[in-house]
Amino acid sequence: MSRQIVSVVGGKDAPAADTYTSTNPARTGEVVARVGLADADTFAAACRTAKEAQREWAKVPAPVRGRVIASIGRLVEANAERLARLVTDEIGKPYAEALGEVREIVDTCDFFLGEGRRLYGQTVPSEMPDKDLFTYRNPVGVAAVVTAGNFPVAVPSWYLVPALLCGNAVVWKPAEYAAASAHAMYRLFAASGLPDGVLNIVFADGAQTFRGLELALEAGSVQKVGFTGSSEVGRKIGELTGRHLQSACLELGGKNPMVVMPDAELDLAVEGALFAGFGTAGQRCTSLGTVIVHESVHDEFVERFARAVREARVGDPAEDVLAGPLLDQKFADRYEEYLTWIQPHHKVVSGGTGRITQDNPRGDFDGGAGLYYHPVVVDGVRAADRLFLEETFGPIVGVTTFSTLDEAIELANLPGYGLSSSIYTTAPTNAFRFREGVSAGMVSVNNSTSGAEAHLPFGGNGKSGNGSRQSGMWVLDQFTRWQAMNWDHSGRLQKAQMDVAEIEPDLTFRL
Ligand code: UN1
Repeated sequence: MSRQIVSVVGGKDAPAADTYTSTNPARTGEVVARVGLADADTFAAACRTAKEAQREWAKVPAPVRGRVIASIGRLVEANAERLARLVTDEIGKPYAEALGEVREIVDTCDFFLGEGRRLYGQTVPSEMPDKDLFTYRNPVGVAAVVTAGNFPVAVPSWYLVPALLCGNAVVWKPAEYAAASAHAMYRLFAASGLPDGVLNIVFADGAQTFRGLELALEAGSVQKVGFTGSSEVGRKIGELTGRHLQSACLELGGKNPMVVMPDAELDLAVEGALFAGFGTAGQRCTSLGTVIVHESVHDEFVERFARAVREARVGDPAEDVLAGPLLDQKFADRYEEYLTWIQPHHKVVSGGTGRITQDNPRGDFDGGAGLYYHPVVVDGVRAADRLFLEETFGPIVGVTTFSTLDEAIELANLPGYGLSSSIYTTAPTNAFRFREGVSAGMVSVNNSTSGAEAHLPFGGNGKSGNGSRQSGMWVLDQFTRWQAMNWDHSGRLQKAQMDVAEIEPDLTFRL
C-alpha cells in the first residue's frame, strides 16, 4: 500500500529536494509512503502563499468559517476507520487508541464550529459620555505549525482547527515518520472547501524547517509558531520567534509524576499506572515518568504493578493490545539509550528489558520484524538519577518512595518539567494540596497522567512549555490578538484621563 506524497502549497503539489521513506514500525520492511521532502525555500514560499490567502480568509464571516470546521468534523467522522487504520500502520498505535485519536479531531471540530458564532469581543464603558469602547479578536495572520508524530492527527488538529476558525492561514509541517497520516488529514481538511493556500502542508526535515521558518520570520510572513516536540528544539524555536518579536505556542516534553498516597485504592492506582506508563508504548508527552509511592504501600504497589505489567499484552497494534511497537527507528535508538541509565542500585521488577526478539521474547511473542520493546518498571529510583530527572520517551517507568505529602510534591516538581501529574488518594485534602503545590499544567485525581479531554486547557510549565495553552476557549488567545476600539461621538475632543467628570467624596467622614 505504498504511496508517494509531496508537500501541497496553495493547493498544488510542491517540489521535493529529497525523499524520506515512512515505514510501518510493526513490520519495518513495509513501506507506508515515500515522502518528498521540501527545502527551506519551499517552506518560506509556503508561508508567503499563506499570507496572500489569509487576507481573503479573514474576510469570510466567522460563522461561515465555523461551517467549514463543521464540514471538516463530518469528513473526519465519515473517514474515521480509514484514517485510524493508516495511523496504526504508520506509527504502530493500537487501533482502538488510533480511533480515539481520530475522535479527538471530531471533538475539536465540534467545539470550534460553535466558536464561529461566538468569537466574542466586548463592549466596555468609557470614562467619558458619548464615547463607546469595543474589543475585537483579530486573527494573528499566518501560523506555522510543526508537530510530532506520536499523535499524528489529533494534536495537529488542536492547532489547525482553532487557527483556521479564527481567520488565520496555516503552514503545517508534520513529522516525517507520520507523513502519510498527516497527508490524509490534510486531504480531509481540503475537501471541506477551504480556499487554496489557507492550509498548506510541507514535508521537510528539521534543519530545513528551521531555516525556512527563519526566512519566513525575517520576511514577516509568519506571526505565530505552534510547536509540539522536545524541550531542546522548543527552546530554539522560542529563541528564534522571540528574536522576531513573535511568540510560539510550545508543547514540549514531560516527566509526569504519579503520587500514590497510603489511602489510595491500590488496584485503581495500578490500573492507572499501567495505562499511563505503557499505553501508546509510553510515547505520549503525558505518559507516566515516575510513580512516587508512599513507603507504607510501596511493596504492595510494586508487586501488583509489576504483575500487571508482566501480564499486559504487547504486540500487533491491529489487535487488542496495551502497546504496539515504538514509533520509528529513531525513537527505538533513543529509547535504548534510556535503558543504559538503569544502574546497579535499581531493580527491574517487570521481567525482560530491551527489544523483543527470538532471543529475548516476551512469552511466546518474538517481536517479528517490529520495533517492539519490553515494558520496564524500575524500582529504587533516586532523586539524583537521570531516570528520575529526564524524560524517557518510551515504555519505562521509575518508582520511588516518600513519607509526607510535602515531600511527594517536592519530588513531583524536582525534574523541572510541568505538563501532567496525577495523585491517587481517597482524601479530598490530599488532592487539593497536591493540585496547589504541583507545577504541572494538568492534574489528575485517581486517573492516568494521560488522556486529557479536548476542550480543557492543555499545556505545560518549566521544561514542558512556555505557559501557552492549547484547546478549548483558552487557545483563542494563541490565534487571535485583541484589538481595542474607541469611538467618540460627542462631536468634540474629549481627552482621556483629563476631561473626566469627578464626583467629590467627603473623605473625612467617619462613623
Ligand atoms: C502528546 O503526547 O503530545 O492527554 C499529547 C493525552 C492526549 C494528548 C497527548 N490527549 O494523553
